[in-house]
Amino acid sequence: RHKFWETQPVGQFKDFGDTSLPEGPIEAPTPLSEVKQEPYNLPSPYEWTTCDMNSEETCTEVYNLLKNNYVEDDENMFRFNYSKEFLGWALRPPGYYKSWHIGVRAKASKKLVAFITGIPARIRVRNEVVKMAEINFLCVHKKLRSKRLAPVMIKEVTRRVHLENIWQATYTAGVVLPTPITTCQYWHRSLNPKKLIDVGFSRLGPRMTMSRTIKLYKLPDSPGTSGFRKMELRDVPAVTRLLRNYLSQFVVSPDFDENDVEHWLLPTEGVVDSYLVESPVTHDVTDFCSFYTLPSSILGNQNYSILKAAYSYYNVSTKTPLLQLMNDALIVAKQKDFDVFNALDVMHNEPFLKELKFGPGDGQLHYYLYNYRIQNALRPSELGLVLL
Ligand code: NHW
Ligand code: EN5
Repeated sequence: RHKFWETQPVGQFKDFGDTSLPEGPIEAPTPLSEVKQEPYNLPSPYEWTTCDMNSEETCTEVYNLLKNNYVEDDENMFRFNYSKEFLGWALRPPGYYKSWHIGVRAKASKKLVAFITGIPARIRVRNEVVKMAEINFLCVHKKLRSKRLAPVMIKEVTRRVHLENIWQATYTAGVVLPTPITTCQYWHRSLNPKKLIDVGFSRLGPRMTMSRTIKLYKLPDSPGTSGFRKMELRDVPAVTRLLRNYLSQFVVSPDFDENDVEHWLLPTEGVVDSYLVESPVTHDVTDFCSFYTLPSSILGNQNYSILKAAYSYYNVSTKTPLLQLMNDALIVAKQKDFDVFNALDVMHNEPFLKELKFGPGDGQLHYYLYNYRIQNALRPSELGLVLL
């Protein structure tokens, strides 16, 4: 069934529920001298390229490849359209390796035809913090599909991760592979219901008119929680403490330090937004919420070409009820002109999703670990990790 994945150190469907297998690495690391020194062979019309994401020109090539060939929904109505600024942010976190930004070019035209990336991350699984690669942006040009290029690209990124003495990875996909650690549901909260209906992202409910629908999703003009404000550089230590403490309760989560929080959570225009609640009395930071910007191209609509979507990222409540905090997040997202606010049923999201008029989408997201076995599949609420 899975000619490639059967050969890889991942949980195999046949081992499902085998309690004799221990948690942890599936294969031991090999000495670095035994890691293959040369790149894997590509079919002869193609060559490897390392993409310099500091180069405006390369960044544009990657942007265009993804804009035209990356992930679509199951009815091919929408395609992710990560911005250049977003890609620069997502691919250059603290300690990133340029060698993990891997492209494939056609030798003849030098056109970029495929891409895969890794970034380093410390991921905690129960009580162990494991150095991992987060793999993302695997993309093969539509005209080169089903030629088994993806397995070569995955082997090549694996080799380059091994060269940095890292032996585990995490990734997400909309497709089922051997074997998910958990499967999450996408939920969607309409902010601009008329546009969402016009472009086929959502439908008018039964016995609903457009004007009743617009009224249903109306939000106040400004957030209601006193002390709610944008996160600033000076908040990094307090947000790091709040977030580390919150994430420690999940089975799998990133192990963020202050450098990571500055990179991943300090607001960056058009990329990531973060808000917190500062107690008007003690000036303590008690609550935090964040979302990232990921528009989708609308394929074949006369009136609109872009769907502006916000994706829930990391949220922590210690004082403000999470429901109220996320309602304020919806309000600021609406003020920033997002059409829809998306979220997964990870962490403590499920209760607010139902209360705040999110509805389940038609997409799921499966989470994976490479070369790390965990005993039983997790519930989404046991997962404290959001990938981009
Ligand atoms: S998920 C988004 C992936 N990208 C897209 O969906 C974009 C649109 N699609 C495409 O570009 C986020 C192509 O369809 C792709 C496959 C490139 C997906 N993950 O070349 P072939 C990520 O980026 C397997 C993993 O003929 P293709 C996460 C498939 O099961 N494997 O197919 C990436 C089959 O293997 P099997 C996937 O359609 C994580 C083989 O590829 C996959 O022309 C990567 C077929 O290859 C997917 N999303 O190209 C793994 N989709 O065994 C990282 C298909 O079943 C692992 N396949 O025969 C860790 C590495 C680091 C380790 C470090 C220690
Ligand atoms: C790696 N970082 O399918 C990511 N999106 O539900 C790669 N559906 O937007 C993996 N089909 O349900 C990504 N509207 C996997 C996801 C790929 C993209 C995807 C889904 C997630 C999605 C929308 C549009 C469906 C269009 C037709 C959807 C319904 C919204 C409705 C709003 C009102 C309340 C009920 C729900």
